[in-house]
Amino acid sequence: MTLVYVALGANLADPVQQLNQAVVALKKIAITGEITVSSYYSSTPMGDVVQPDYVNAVACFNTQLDPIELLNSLQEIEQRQGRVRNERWGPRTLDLDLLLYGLDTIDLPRLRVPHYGMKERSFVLIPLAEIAEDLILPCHQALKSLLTPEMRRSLHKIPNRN
Ligand code: A4P
Ligand code: MG
Repeated sequence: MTLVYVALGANLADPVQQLNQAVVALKKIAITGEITVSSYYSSTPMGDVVQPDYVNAVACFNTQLDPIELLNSLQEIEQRQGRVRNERWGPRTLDLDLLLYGLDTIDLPRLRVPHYGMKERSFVLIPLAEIAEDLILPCHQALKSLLTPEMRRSLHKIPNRN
């Protein structure tokens, strides 16, 4: 059994509802259905594509799935919620990124863990810190040491029900 962290992001088709639905789906792959979910945060889009603001969150749970099985499950959930892969960093109904799989470092063509962008992204680090304040990353860096005041200012919490 492994403790995993998954980033959730959506900016189309009622993003809060997309995250709520994804949380229900993630509970089904978590051992005993127990999952910890951060607050939902509104964040301005990273990258040059003009698109609506995102709703982001991070979830944490124990799973018996191996890393590729877990990635397959995450991609199935994305597909079920209408994800169409087109432009990189473009808008999406639901994006589920595997941030951490225990303390493992994974470098496969389909799966890199820790997620390559997580250390720079406020919309990942802030919700992650909310549910795992004292987390130490596989590279031995403390999560807290990556957080800046600018990051904290760039996101704001929103209600998770609409
Ligand atoms: N892949 C490799 N490692 C992983 C991993 N750790 N978790 C592969 C999930 N997938 C992983 O992903 C492309 C491929 O990455 C997958 O087929 C998988 O095998 P994708 O989700 O199809 O493509 P993508 O999401 O468009 O690309 P990318 O580079 O993953 O984009 P990001 O990094 O997810 O960024 N702005 C805000 N404010 N909030 C956001 O959430 N998200 C993005 C997307 C852009 N701007 C954003 C946000
Ligand atoms: Mg992705």
